[in-house]
Amino acid sequence: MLKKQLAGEKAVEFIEDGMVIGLGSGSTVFYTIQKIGELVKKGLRIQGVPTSQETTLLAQSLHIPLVSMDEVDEIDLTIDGADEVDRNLQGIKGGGGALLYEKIVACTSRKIIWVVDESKMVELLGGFPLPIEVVPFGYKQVVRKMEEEGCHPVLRISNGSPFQTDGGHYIVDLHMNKIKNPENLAEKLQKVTGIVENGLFLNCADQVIIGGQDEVKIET
Ligand code: ABF
Repeated sequence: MLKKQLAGEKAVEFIEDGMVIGLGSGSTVFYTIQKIGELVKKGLRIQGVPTSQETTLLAQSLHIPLVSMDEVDEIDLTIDGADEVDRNLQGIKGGGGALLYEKIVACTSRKIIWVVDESKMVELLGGFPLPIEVVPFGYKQVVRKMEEEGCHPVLRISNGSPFQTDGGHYIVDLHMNKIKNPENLAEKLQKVTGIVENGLFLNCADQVIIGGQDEVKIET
């Protein structure tokens, strides 16, 4: 079985009947959502809160009951992917461009589990370019400021045009290589006008389920 599938499917063991579940985005949580679909068919009663249009369509195809963020007071458990996770369970997310809605759902979740394959586990964050979500109006000012800060920004392009998130924003990827102090960087990015959100998910995940070669590990 694929490492992503091992991790993705393991996560459903933490789902209880009657829960409101944050449904993440990406190719690993894809397997979680598939498994949830099977369980719903067998009578599992949950309500899913999707974090992207892509996840919404997948969940609908599996007849998973969905509710919007604004129909629930709280989310019992969010299961999501990640692009990089360090040993303190600090993470980088947003490689798929869903970071804003993922962070909004994460902030309302009582428990958060990330599902990753072992290649995502790193000593130091930053090898994966850090996505920031930017308002299209005046985005070049943000790019210029990131250049001045030495963050090596690259506007994400899709089919020849700037990539657009579900929220209608652009993504700028910061090729920093090493992020020695994620907290400081997050604080700095939050102060830049025009940056809607950044892909640093700090003090967020409660558990990470790591798919390896024929084994699954759980870090807490
Ligand atoms: C999503 O999962 C995104 O934040 C992230 O980019 C993506 C990566 O996961 P995968 O490798 O499973 O596609 O939550």
